[in-house]
Amino acid sequence: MKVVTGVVGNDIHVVANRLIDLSLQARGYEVFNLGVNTYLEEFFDAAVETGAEVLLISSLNGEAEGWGREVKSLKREYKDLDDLIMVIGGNLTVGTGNAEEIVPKYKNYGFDIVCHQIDLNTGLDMLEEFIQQRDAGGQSK
Ligand code: B12
Repeated sequence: MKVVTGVVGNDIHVVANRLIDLSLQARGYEVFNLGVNTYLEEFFDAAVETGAEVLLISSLNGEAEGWGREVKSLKREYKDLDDLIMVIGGNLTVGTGNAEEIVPKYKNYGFDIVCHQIDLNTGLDMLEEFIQQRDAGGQSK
């Protein structure tokens, strides 16, 4: 399965991005890594170009809170991306934040899986579970 990944916005934190690339590869995904400082449009362009089924975005400096709001309108522009599984993780706000508030907010932005300050392997397990449920007909994607 193809995954596009990268760090959204003007965010230069690169260490997590490298680990995510390696971890996804170790789990058998074909990875297209756009690296740091990636705009939302570039993620969607790459998803179209590669035919990826998953978009896995990181935010470490918390800027995704601003960028995330554009997801729904961009998804409407890129009409063929209805089935794209949208995952986001890292530090999803500035400061510590509260996952009970942050998760619904990002789901409302259009993300399927939201991992605020969640360990990478736990997040990748959540992705696998989501895919399994979808393939079994339990998810609406
Ligand atoms: C190293 C570092 C830097 C380096 C980055 C070097 C580089 N090129 O990578 C430098 C010094 C340049 C830097 C700069 C800044 N930083 Co800095 N930085 C850090 C630091 C100390 C470590 C980050 C790191 O590499 N961790 C190691 C990796 C492995 O862990 P991680 O990034 O947390 O990623 C893990 C998880 O988040 C998770 N994860 C990440 N993405 C995803 C996605 C999914 C789907 C899932 C499931 C999991 C997941 O898995 C990863 C692996 O375990 C953190 C504090 C900290 N202790 O975490 C601050 C921190 C991230 N930085 C911070 C800030 C504010 C900045 C600056 C804005 C500071 C400034 N005022 O200039 C700038 C950012 C500039 C920019 N344009 O982005 C804040 C962010 C605060 C927030 N979100 O509220 C932090 C948290 C420090 C703090 N406590 O305030 N930083």
